[in-house]
Amino acid sequence: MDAKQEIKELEDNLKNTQYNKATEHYFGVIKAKIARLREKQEKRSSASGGGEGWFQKKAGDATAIILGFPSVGKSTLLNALTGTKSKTAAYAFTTLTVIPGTLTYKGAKIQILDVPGIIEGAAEGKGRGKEVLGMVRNSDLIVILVEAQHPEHRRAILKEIYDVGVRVDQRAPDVKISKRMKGGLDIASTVPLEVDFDTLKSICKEFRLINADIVIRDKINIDQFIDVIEGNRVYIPSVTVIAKSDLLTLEKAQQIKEELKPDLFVSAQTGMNINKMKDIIYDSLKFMRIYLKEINKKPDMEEPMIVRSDSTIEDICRKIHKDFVRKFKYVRIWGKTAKFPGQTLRHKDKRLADCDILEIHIK
Ligand SMILES: Nc1nc2c(ncn2[C@@H]2O[C@H](COP(=O)(O)OP(=O)(O)OP(=O)(O)O)[C@@H](O)[C@H]2O)c(=O)[nH]1
Ligand SMILES: [Mg+2]
Repeated sequence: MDAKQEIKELEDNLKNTQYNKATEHYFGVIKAKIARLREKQEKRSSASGGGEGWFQKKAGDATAIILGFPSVGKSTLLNALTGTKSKTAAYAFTTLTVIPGTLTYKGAKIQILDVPGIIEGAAEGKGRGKEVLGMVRNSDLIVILVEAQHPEHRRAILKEIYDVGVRVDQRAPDVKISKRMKGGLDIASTVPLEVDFDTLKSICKEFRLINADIVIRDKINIDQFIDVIEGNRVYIPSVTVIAKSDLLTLEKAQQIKEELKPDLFVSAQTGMNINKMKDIIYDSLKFMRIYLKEINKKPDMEEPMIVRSDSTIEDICRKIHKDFVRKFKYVRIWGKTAKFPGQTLRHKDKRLADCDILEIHIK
């Protein structure tokens, strides 16, 4: 039996079993087995050269990717947002590779990627699925574009991205695993968990994790625990957008609103809500403003640097010039991050806050 068949069989077993306290342990073990088989399958398919993978250099301050089934209007939307000329046509699979565009908005340069349509089975390589989903992992935001006629496509897309290890609209659970040479498994939790430690231990064993100290600080479930052990998951926010809204009756729009609770209705063709779409992309990516100050001069309060809101001093240095990272001595800082105005900070990995003012000193 090959891995694919084996996975299918195990998944069917789970489908036919009701999850409750008595079956929890069974679920944990089977889910761990499935995860391991997937991992094996993944390794084999990349070793055999299947799915060459694309490479699109990250550019700008952040990257958003537009995902949707074929012909939902991804390329038309990219063009409307960025003025790029990605080919559009009434047939499926018009776009065959990744097409980047740049949205410059409120001082931020946002790279937007248009890719071929996703179909069910993409995670296993259907269509250009592997390549497309590979691009998702490096993105900072996923725009899920669906047509009102096919609301079920949203769930299908979410499943495909889940299957390649992308976790949408979740943050990485706070679980620390420290491996050690001996001593068995020690699991502690600072919050009440619904899963038994015994189940967690059995999951660890499936992954050959025998000696480790594990501290759990979030209310996690079995899947999230497996995610942490596997360690190669990425956590990315998403927005759901309804395409071709010019074709919708009010009634249909209302129905879809209740069913999917989308973030926005757009029409790339008529331009409806394209500006709102820019706002939503910008807001979801969470930027902040950093002001720079030269030594002995007043800060330039006219033109802030626009950076992601989790940026560190090092990120700012790198953005100014790559030499700044190497030559960094210290910064003086004013604003929320400073304990007092003009504080000296010597650690490049310090996270900054909106509207901080930096004076960078280099060697
Ligand atoms: N009425 C209407 N038609 C649209 C809209 N956006 C796109 N279309 C049409 O839908 C068809 C498909 O558009 P594309 O932008 O090529 O779709 P795509 O999702 O990039 O398609 P693939 O690259 O093949 O996956 C084209 O005929 C477009 O003119 C819209 O907002 N309203
Ligand atoms: Mg296209």
